Amino acid sequence: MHAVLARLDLDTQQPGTWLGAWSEDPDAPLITSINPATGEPIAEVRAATVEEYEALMARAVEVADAWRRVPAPRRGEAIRLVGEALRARREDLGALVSLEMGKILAEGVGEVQEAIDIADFAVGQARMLYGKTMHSERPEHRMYEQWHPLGVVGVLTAFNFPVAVWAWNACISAICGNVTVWKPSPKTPLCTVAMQRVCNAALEAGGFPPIFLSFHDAGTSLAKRFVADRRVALVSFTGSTAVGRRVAQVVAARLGRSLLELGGNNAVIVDDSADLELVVPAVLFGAVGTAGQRCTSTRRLLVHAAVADEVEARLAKAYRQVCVGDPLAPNTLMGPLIDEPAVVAFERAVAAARAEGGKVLSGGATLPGPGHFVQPTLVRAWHDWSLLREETFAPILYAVRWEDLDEAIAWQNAVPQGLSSAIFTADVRRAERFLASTGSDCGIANVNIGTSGAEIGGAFGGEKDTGGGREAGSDAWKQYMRRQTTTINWGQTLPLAQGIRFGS
Ligand code: UN1
Repeated sequence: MHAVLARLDLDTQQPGTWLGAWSEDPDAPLITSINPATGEPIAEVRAATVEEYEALMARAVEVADAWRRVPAPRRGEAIRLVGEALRARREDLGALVSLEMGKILAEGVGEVQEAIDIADFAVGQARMLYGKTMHSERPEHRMYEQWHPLGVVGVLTAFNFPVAVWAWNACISAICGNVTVWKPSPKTPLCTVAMQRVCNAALEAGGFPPIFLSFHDAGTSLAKRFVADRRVALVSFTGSTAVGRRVAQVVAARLGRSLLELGGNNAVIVDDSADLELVVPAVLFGAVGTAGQRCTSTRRLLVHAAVADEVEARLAKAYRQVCVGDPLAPNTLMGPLIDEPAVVAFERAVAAARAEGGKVLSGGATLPGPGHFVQPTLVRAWHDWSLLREETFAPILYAVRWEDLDEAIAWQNAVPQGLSSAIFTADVRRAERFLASTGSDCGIANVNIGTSGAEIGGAFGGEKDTGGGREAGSDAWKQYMRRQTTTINWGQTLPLAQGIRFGS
């Protein structure tokens, strides 16, 4: 058994369905968790059966009915305990993320920190679920709005952030008074089991009910049932645009709510006044970090022709120094891709870039096994390649030259996705041009900061094929609640709105 599992008291065979107690039906298939750095199995997690799913949903509805009655600041106390528990296990959980997902340890621990941050945020938010008061047009009337829990919130997460994305949803959902049911990616089942164990133990010790439930699906049939389930008031889905589109349609057909965080195709614009001491590390982190498997990863570098040679040379040098290998080893900067299909997608994209006449300035190759390792890859590209419109979840950066900023912004926006974007410039006018309503069309637009690594305090998400959802900070909490407009007549007459007189 791997030492990381032992530190978290995990066995090599885990029951996967948590409905307030672990449930394990021996007839359900096992999901094998694979170490992407070696291709070897780490452990097996039991998927749920239909019966277990139904029992879990019945439990979710029952717990939600009790949880909505708990005052919101008290709900915040539950999340304070969850945040403390995550703090205490930060390094161990971070190591598990590295082991199972393949991101380097600093990023694995960083992801758990992101979960701790959103827990802290949620604790404060629990006392700030503010509604507005309005002035009624009628005398002796009071009008206001209040926010109530939705009930059961469903969260489907991707492999690339197996901890943080659930935490963004679950912590906010919890203080809003909901029970959260989690269906994770079958590629990272152990992270879910470990998170459930740590968070549930904290809730239980604090005398709180099981507000975080979870199940695993070996295929897609339970996930489909989940998305179509009318008991799930809000479906929060993170994953590909193709799957997100289907999720949105199924949820819309039953007039449920969906919150989508789908693909990104993020560009960094560099102008000729940019501080290259900022550009190089920001682009390196954005394009090579997490082996290019963030939805916020930098995929396109739009660089002013006057500085393009220098930027390319500095980046190519930095790329050559990237240590690719075991994500748990201290010097590694880039771990493996998640699996073999991801390597194939990388190879296809590099071959297509070569076929277009692109110049590979660094990398381009798959590394010999075991494990799913590729080289961080920098390609000189042209803005009109159709390849640039696609999101390949791999460390490939396309560098494109421009001479006119308006054109660079137009190229940046000329992709289906609209998640994150950035400009590097020392010119305030160009920065503002980029941020204006005619500038970046993305949900995130940064100046002298890369495209990835957003803080939890802002609303996170994007436009167009990214799905339009906003999670984490700011007022994202409102999506996890229903709004009620209330008018109270404290007088002794019944004036009608709009001055209508009806009858005598
Ligand atoms: C994702 O890739 O799905 O901004 C989330 C970032 C992280 C979250 C990424 N805070 O890169």
